[in-house]
Amino acid sequence: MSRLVVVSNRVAPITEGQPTSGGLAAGVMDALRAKGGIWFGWSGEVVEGEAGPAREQRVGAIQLHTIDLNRRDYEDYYRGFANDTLWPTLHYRPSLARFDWKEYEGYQRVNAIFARAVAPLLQPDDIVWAHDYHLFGFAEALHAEGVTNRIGIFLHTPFPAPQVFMTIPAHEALARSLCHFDLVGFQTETDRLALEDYIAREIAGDVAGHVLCAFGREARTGVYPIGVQVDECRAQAIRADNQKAAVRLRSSVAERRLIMSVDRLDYSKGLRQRFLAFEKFLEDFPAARNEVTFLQIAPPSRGDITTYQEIRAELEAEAGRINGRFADLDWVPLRYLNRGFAREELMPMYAAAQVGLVTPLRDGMNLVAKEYVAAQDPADPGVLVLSQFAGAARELNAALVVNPFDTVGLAKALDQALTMPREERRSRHADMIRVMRENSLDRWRDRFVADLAG
Ligand code: ADQ
Repeated sequence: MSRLVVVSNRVAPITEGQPTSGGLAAGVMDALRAKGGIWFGWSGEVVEGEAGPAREQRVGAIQLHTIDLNRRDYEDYYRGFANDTLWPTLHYRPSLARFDWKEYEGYQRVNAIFARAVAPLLQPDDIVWAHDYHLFGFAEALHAEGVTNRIGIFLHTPFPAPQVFMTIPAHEALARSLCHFDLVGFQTETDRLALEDYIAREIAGDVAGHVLCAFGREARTGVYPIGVQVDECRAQAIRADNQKAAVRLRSSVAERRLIMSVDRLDYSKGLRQRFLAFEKFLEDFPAARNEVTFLQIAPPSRGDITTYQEIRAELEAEAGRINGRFADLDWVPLRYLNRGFAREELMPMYAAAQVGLVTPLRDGMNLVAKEYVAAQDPADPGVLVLSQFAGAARELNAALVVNPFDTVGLAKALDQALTMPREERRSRHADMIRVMRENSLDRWRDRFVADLAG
């Protein structure tokens, strides 16, 4: 029987019987549990000197293989090319990117290290599923090891317009690497079209029937919007054991309405613009003062990287300024919590919020938007205010779709959300749930795996 071999930058910590966090982890874990298989990736450990061989751990039918990275590989591959070049560029922010050929070589070197460790684990029928922008070079590296298995990649981030992609000096080499995959999967049609456009117009490849022909290779493309487990989100939202944080939140907010946002602290998420829009809302709709609280949860991510430290300082300053301007004796308008919560604690908090405010400047999908909708009480649901630049907006057009750069428009959308009649909220919510059930997390995975195997 063919096994699934999943390769991602990190392997999520897994304990048997425990719920997994995040879309990728939850989605692939179910498939691995059912079919048996391997999950390979970095352990998250950085070692001084040379990294040792991969470690193996068995959890039920799943074999987890992890390797450490040495300091140089971590700096060049992870901090350097993946996070300081690819991440900003893929999110349409080339002005935040830097490029260094040495880091690019380090990126391809780590892809080759991954490939050398994975190749001996493979059986002839196995299919290999790589995840995300860390692994553009992985199929090419596996081919160099003589592997002939089917290999696919799913890109969790956006893929940018050709002129943006081409700001990376190594763009052509990266495109060649991508063409080594049998299947390249995207979150939205826009992302797929961007790569197809680049291949057809910029490097004179052929694109027919969603097959890329370039560099002497053929790669199929597909669109697989990632989803959430809709019923599980709602079940967690109402489960008695999960209510502790939500109860504290509700009692502190008292009778006021709640706007809620949850993000990793990242410049792609549009937090500053969102804070300014909330300020504009309080300015333009004075009746909302002391009636509405905005809760932003944003734990630090990749905290050792300077840009992230800067965002953090900037947001703390903005939150302080806005609160200084509007707070009252018994009301703090904007609560900014620089810490994470377990997913099962977040779901009841989502259910307690009248508005889910999800306004990234760019996002591959944004699962928080889908989790917020799934967690709502269908009889009296909250309203999702969603950026047009999140992949999720392609499916969730029954949300209030906004331009995150339009402060005035966003402030108006907040007012519309907070005053929306229940019938309209119910009907929009039902539309979104219908789409989310169609594009469930299981369907995302099953369609990708079927297309790769077929
Ligand atoms: P992320 O950029 O991490 O993921 P997102 O999809 O919003 O973005 O979140 C992933 C998961 O992390 C969600 O399940 C969410 O609940 C959880 N999470 C986020 N912030 C949290 C917080 N403050 N505390 C606790 N949990 C939190 C990348 C891409 C996205 C894409 C996903 C999946 O950038 O565009 O949707 O992969 O493909």
